[in-house]
Amino acid sequence: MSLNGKIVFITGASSGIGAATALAFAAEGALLLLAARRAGKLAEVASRALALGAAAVHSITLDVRNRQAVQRAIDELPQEWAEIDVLVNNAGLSRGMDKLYTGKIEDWEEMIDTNVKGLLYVSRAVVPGMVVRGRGHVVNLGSTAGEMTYPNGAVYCATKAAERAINDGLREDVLGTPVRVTSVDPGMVETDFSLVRFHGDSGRAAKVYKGLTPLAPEDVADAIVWAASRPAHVNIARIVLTPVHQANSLLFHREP
Ligand code: NDP
Ligand code: 8X3
Repeated sequence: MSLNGKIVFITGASSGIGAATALAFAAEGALLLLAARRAGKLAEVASRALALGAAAVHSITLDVRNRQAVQRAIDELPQEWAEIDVLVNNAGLSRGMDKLYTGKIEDWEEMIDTNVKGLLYVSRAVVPGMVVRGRGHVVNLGSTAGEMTYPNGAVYCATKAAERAINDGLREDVLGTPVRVTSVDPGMVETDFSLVRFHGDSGRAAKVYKGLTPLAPEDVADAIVWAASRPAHVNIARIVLTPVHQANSLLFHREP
């Protein structure tokens, strides 16, 4: 299926996987609706996307945790942007690595509000239009963390297990319509993810990727664009991708 001229809405497009996904859809000639909280970063991604061949770009400064703001952003889209073909529910984060019984409750709430409730708010605002129009594709960012927990990561892992249930439940609920639903579940990807997790501690973040070759955000973007460009009757349910140096959430090969 050609993505040329399709309207693609990407949350968390200011960084990492979301930004790489914007650029990958740009190269296919899509129209990009880009959302995140940092307007300056979004503007940088938008100009790179236009240079790469995006048909047009419309940026929205949006915090997906704000239910009213999410609904308003969709309701107030200019008419030429309203008919979203592909939604990439990518906005998300991890905060802290702590035992469940000592973790910071503020960290838990930020993860749950963003990764679970934010994803639900955006889906609730966008999917009804897809059903009415009789076309659309929702791609949710899951994680290997949603399949297998790891110590000190229970709440982040729980948000991604929730994503898995929401993804599969949505696919059941749109059955009988042409809307497609895909979960893309990466293992370790080198982005700002660890920097955000460790509240800006760059030394600690760098150690996460030490001695191995992680996925690049472009690897994940490639999988998303592949899923979105299958023929209309094909639904890719789930894509799990890890670095060769990672077997699962717990098992890594690191060079000394
Ligand atoms: P980054 O930190 O590089 O990017 C996260 C993006 O999410 C940013 O654009 C950020 O934008 C946005 N975001 C965070 N909170 C909000 C919010 N409340 N409202 C709107 N946007 C928000 O990390 P990644 O690219 O790695 O993460 C993207 C997704 O991929 C996440 O869902 C993550 O869980 C998932 N993932 C990441 C993996 C990894 O190893 N990196 C592996 C598996 C899954 P801004 O701050 O401008 O709002
Ligand atoms: C991000 C991958 O293993 O750091 O979802 O949790 S992991």
